[in-house]
Amino acid sequence: MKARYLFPNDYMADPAVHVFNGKLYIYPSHDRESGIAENDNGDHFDMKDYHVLSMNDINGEVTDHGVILDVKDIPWAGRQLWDNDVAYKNGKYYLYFSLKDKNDVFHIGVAVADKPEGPFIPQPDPVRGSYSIDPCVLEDNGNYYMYFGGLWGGQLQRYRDNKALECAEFPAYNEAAIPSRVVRLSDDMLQFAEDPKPVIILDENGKIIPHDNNECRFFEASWMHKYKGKYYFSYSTGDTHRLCYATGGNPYGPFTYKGVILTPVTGWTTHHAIVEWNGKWYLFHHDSVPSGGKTWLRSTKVIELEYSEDGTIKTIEGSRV
Ligand code: FUB
Repeated sequence: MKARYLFPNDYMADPAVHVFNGKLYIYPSHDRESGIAENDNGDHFDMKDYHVLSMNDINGEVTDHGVILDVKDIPWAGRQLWDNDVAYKNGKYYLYFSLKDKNDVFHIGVAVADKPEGPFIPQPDPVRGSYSIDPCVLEDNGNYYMYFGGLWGGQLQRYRDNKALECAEFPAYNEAAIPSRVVRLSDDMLQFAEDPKPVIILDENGKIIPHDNNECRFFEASWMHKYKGKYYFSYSTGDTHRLCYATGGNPYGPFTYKGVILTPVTGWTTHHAIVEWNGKWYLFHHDSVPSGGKTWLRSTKVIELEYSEDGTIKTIEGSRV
């Protein structure tokens, strides 16, 4: 399968993808031209709403169901609606989203719908104890686990042991990298059921990947999927622009680093979802080729993902131009 841009009419990034009722649903960030200058804080990613896209066939038409949540309808909103994910439980769909509050601090919010196409009604407050960005939710044996976090503009360096620091702190070069977080969700899906825990990524010798290993350490864009009973935690390495993965035996880890899923693409960010549909596996991701390299105007693509016999993922070449 050749990589395919899914929605040429608009800029849609950070795809979260799920199969609901036999259809494939894509929940992207909705990029737009805000005129805000590019900086390391990510202020140029100034998104204001979400759409949902759906497909009946991987090569078929993509339907845009329109706006499913608008920042103006979220009571605690400041600015910047970043990456989201959606989970289904007991007849309801839960949209988890990254958003800055009125003090410019990122939290994770929840909005609820009766259908995958929304509309999603936001809760009045963010999830208690939530911080940073990029939620992704795994359902496993009736439990739901959220993975979240992102460095730099995603503010994860401002927290330790789930408490806000006075100022941001990065580890020394050989200390453990700042990890993504994992937390089980409450039965009603609206809160954390426990304190978030670090997602530890080990190298092949069982040592924690250090902060200065920019080629392999976690930066943002957590995704979790299962393949043949194993848990595959995948993520972006941020400033080295790779999608990498690590595998483990349970949702909490630890996970052992395995390799690169996607080499760098055009644009600073790289972000993805991995999903099985009709017996094949797919990598959904984005790049900035259609916008001529504007890193804040990204387009979602899909390509088939393949595993080797030993369960390792075959590396896909990105479109960096
Ligand atoms: O879309 C804004 C941010 O860019 C996302 O939250 C990150 O993962 C990166 O893709």
